[in-house]
This record gives sequence, C-alpha cells and structure tokens, in this order.
Amino acid sequence: MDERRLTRISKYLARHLRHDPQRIGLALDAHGWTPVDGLLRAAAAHGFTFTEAELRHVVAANDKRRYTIVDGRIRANQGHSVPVDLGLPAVVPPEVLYHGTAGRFVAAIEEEGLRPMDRHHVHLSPDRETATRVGGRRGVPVVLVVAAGTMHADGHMFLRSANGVWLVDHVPPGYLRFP
Ligand code: HQG
Repeated sequence: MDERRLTRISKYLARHLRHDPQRIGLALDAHGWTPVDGLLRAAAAHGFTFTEAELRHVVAANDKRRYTIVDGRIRANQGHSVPVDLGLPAVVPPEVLYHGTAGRFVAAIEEEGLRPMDRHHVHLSPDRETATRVGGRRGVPVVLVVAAGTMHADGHMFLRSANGVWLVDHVPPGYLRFP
C-alpha cells in the first residue's frame, strides 16, 4: 500500500477511534473497542472505503502501534479525547521521563505544570528522541525532563499504554526541569 493511503487511513482511525466516533455513527464500548466490520461499514457509508486487509496492514505497519485489533474488534491504544477506560494497570515509572513541547508553551507550563489539555492524560515519552519528535509537531521542540520517580514516590499514578506512552493526570511545575 502506498504511504499516503496508509497515513490517510491511520489519521481517519485516529479521528474516529479517539475523538469523534459519532461523526460516522460509530459506538465505542466503555473500553474504546468497536467491531472491525462495523467500522468498515460506517466508513464506507460516510464516503471513505477501505478493506479489512488494508485496515490490518495499517494497524500492523503503524509507526507508533497506535491501534490494536483483537477478536474482530479494534481500538486506539491511547490519545483519546472521548471518555474511555483503557483499563491500563498502574506501573512504576523510570526515574526520569520526557515531555516534548513547543517553545511558545513553556511560560504557561512553568506556571501551571503540564496539563492534559484536550486529552485524558499528559503524555510522556521514555526517551529524549521521542519527546523531540512529539514537540516538533507543534514548532521548535523543547524537551522537559520529568522527575517521574519522585512524582511516583509522592503518590502520583503512572499508566503505560500498549504502545509505550506514559500517561499521568498532571505534572506540577516542581517536578519539571526546563532546558
Ligand atoms: C501543551 C501524539 C500550555 C503540551 C504524540 C502539548 C503524543 C500546555 C499541547 C500524543 C500545558 C497538547 C500527545 C500548559 C501542556 N499550558 N500548554 N499548562 N500543558 N501543554 O497533542 O503531548 O501521533 O494533546 O506540551 O506522539 O503534544 O497522536 O499532547 O504541546 O504521544 O499517536 O499542550 O500525540 O501521538 O498537545 O501529544 P497534545 P502531546 P499520536
């Protein structure tokens, strides 16, 4: 499959499995799952037709493993704005994690810490390289170092998504190191 079609299907999945299932009349269950055949039908009925083989290829080839298919159902692994309970276990984080942002947000983050904004959680990366990529989506990347070990010791709960993104409710400014 050509790269452009792959990306188009992946972005279509992000939109409808994370943010706006209702736009194509899709229902997600409490844990974010929806039947694959229903998704294919709903997409086709709303003007975008792709096959189950293409869908499976996108899920398998996705650079960030954003989606999982199990038993004929599909869900996004993280990044939702609609309320879903991913049922992720709390895990002990490494001593430091990273957050990539853009320079123009830094002043507000120094003031308020990291907030989830439109998502359920603040997303943290396991390494600088990933954080730089995440921050680069929004401008010149700035990488913040998060004292995850100390946060955890202080009682903050950390979750890890199926594709290795760390999730937390909020990072108060005292746990952040700015460059
Ligand atoms: C910033 C992608 C002002 C925050 C990535 C970020 C990630 C604040 C933006 C995933 C703030 C929110 C998530 C505050 C945070 N004041 N700005 N107090 N607190 N921000 O997209 O982390 O490709 O919701 O720094 O790889 O950029 O979708 O979060 O710049 O894993 O799979 O507000 O999205 O994954 O932006 O990215 P986002 P994010 P996917």
